[in-house]
Amino acid sequence: MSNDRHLTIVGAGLAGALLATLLARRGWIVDVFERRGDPRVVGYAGGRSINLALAERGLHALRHADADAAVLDKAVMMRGRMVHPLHGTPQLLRYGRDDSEVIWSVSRGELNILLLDAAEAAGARLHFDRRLDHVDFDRKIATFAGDGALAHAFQALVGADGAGSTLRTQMGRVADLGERTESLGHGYKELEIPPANDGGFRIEPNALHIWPRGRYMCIALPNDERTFTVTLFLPNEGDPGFATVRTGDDAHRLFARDFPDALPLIPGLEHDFEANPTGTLATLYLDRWRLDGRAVLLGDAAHAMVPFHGQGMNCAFEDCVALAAHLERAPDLAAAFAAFEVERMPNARAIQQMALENYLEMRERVDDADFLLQRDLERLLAERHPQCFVPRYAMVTFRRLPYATAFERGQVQRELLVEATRGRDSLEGIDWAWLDAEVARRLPPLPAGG
Ligand code: FAD
Ligand code: 8R5
Repeated sequence: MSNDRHLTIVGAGLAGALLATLLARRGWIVDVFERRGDPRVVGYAGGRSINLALAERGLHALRHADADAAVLDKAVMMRGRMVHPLHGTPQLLRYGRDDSEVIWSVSRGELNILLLDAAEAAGARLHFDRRLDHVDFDRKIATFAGDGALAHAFQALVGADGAGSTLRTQMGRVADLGERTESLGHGYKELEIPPANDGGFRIEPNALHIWPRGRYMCIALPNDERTFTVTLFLPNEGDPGFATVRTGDDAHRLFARDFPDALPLIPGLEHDFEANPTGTLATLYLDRWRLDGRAVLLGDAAHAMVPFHGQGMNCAFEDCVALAAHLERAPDLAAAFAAFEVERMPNARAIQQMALENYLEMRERVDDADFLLQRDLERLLAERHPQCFVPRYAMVTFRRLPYATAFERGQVQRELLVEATRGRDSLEGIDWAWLDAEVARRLPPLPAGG
């Protein structure tokens, strides 16, 4: 695209800041408007240390902005799931083959600040304390609230303003986006494990901890200040659920019964439970993400998902790289936005679905005998056919093939595992010749690195 290389990004969160960096580095004129204050000046809004799991897709996008090394420098490696059964000792189930296949716990605040610095260094203009309020798409004027209203003439708007996107609402006034939200019916609460008395981590730092309990669960991710952020996921209704577990005392009783090994690790449990808001969980589907060449949505604004695959940010970062590439290639903005939507929408749908499915896997299946047998077989098949049979978790987390491909191949693999283990309680007597032939027939080799 030759002339008019000017874009206005709404939201300087994770996707907005990365996209601004990628485009400004390629010579685009980029304005970014953010509702909140500059976190480098006022501190990160929210205060609590919240961490996210960064996987290969997100890390690769950060490589495009040369931000990977600085991010990894402050990240904590998570090698696998540390599963805490109700009775018995916790056990580490590795995610990958070795330490080249791990995920990273990063601080949202630190990551955002690093990306804002990168965006500014690349020449993007950042405008803080500016909330998008209204868009006149005919006159191409966006109005931002803040210190007085600001009317901004734009060429095109990019909505990186998160799950509650105002740009999406404004686009919805002039076009039918086919928007629908499916609530999960479960919510979450964040709690904290502080450092031990000697200043170290209270539990194994290099793992994502899971306490699976059937219909609900807790998880914990390490922070580089030697704390852990614990997230309790519960149904909204029923018992236990957020409707019945209401007070700090209720939460204490729930932990004493169901998470007894976690209880002594969270000295502020009652306080955290009452002080922190209950988060909601939903999937957002749209039939379209764009208004010809005037506006496009990405990240959570386009396809918010439930958190159970830890891919919301990873997917949003992948969106940024894809949109930047289409903007370079396409003849005009409308063509770039259209090509972006065609490429990314099926992949967003696939990861949204896989994220829903991973809740079941985390909260109940990690403890279940059939699941463990299938998992053992999956490992053996992955070793026998490393180019063809790649566990779905690994395709999503350690590879960069399209999410939709990971979803389709995952279905084929699941069918094979179910068929091969049906009626068995061990892997003895498995028909390897049949399995090897089926793998070869149904799972063409993946390109290296794909
Ligand atoms: P956001 O990061 O939400 O950024 C939106 C920005 O827009 C914000 O800065 C907001 O202030 C600004 N904004 C909003 N409205 C306006 C407006 N009207 N005008 C101007 N600015 C506006 N993903 C993972 O991959 N791995 C994880 O482990 C993980 N853990 C998570 C844990 C928690 C507690 C939560 C809530 C999410 C987690 N996610 C994780 C998901 C991830 O945070 C999101 O998918 C990701 O932040 C999406 O990026 P985004 O830029 O689209 O939106
Ligand atoms: N997001 C994550 C995984 C998959 C772990 C596995 C799961 C908390 C609100 Cl619930 C969850 C994962 O399959 O073993 N990787 O990264 C992050 C997750 O939750 C985040 C921290 C979260 C939104 C609350």
